[in-house]
Amino acid sequence: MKGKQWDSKKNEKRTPFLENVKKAVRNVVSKIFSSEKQDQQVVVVIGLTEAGKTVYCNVMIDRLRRLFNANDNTGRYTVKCLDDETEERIRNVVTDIKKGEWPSPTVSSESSQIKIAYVNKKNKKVEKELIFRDYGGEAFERAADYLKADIETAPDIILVMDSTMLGEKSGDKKFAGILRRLLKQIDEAGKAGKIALIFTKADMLDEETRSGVEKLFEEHYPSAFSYFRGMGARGAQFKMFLAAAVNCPDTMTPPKGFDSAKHSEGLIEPIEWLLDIKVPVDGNL
Ligand SMILES: Nc1nc2c(ncn2[C@@H]2O[C@H](COP(=O)(O)OP(=O)(O)O)[C@@H](O)[C@H]2O)c(=O)[nH]1
Ligand SMILES: [Mg+2]
Repeated sequence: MKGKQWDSKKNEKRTPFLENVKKAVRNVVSKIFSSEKQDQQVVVVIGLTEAGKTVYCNVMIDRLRRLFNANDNTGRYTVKCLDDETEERIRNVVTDIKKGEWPSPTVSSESSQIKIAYVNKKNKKVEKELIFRDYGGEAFERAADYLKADIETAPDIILVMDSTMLGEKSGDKKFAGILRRLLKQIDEAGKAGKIALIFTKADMLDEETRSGVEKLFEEHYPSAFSYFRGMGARGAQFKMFLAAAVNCPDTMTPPKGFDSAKHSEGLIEPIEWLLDIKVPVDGNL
């Protein structure tokens, strides 16, 4: 009995330390587990002012919702906005574009929160909250200081770049500098997430530029490109995409009666890659 008491006292003495160790282990395990579960995924959207982030994000979510709704009558594929602001923002952006106008510039940062449900490649139903954090270009320009916390925790990043900038021979020095600092920050955070680099406004490119986008980026932004390569070697995944959220073939204004099924391209591919899903397009679910 005495021995037992002595033992329990000894245990009592040790408990805080052991408990702390156990707690830390539990925390790590639950973090790993929850990131594996991936029921909430934050996607940080960054790029210079005017790069096309707001247009891309809102048109893309609208398109995703349309594709899911149009192609599924079993309710297995759904996209829902999680708050009124998100719903309103998408509606406003799409309405403006349909009227032949561009949305007004983002003031600070905007969060679009959606919940998507789908059947994954293993035939398992997945529900996920996606939070797109669309940062005003200013945050990006200020060497990404605001983004630090997000970058350290966010699983995935969408980098948006105006593809017409690729045509400039020496690259845009300002953009190159910021990009380098940002990539360094992402790299130092040691996150092995996915980075999608989306070149928007593809409708404004001539055929030659269009077909050589990746090469041009490599040539004109060599240090950013080699950073991406290096990050890839350290476990992060990186992929480039070409998109036109709003095809404006002749003028700089959106076509009246804009319809993302007809007047957009490359919207969904980055999301398919980031989420590792196949978005239905043919109605055969
Ligand atoms: N031609 C064309 N212009 C676009 C496209 N997306 C955006 N733009 C232009 O780029 C401007 C800035 O877009 P916005 O999404 O507000 O940029 P943000 O500052 O990165 O959010 C718009 O006002 C349009 O003039 C596109 O897909 N095609
Ligand atoms: Mg914006």
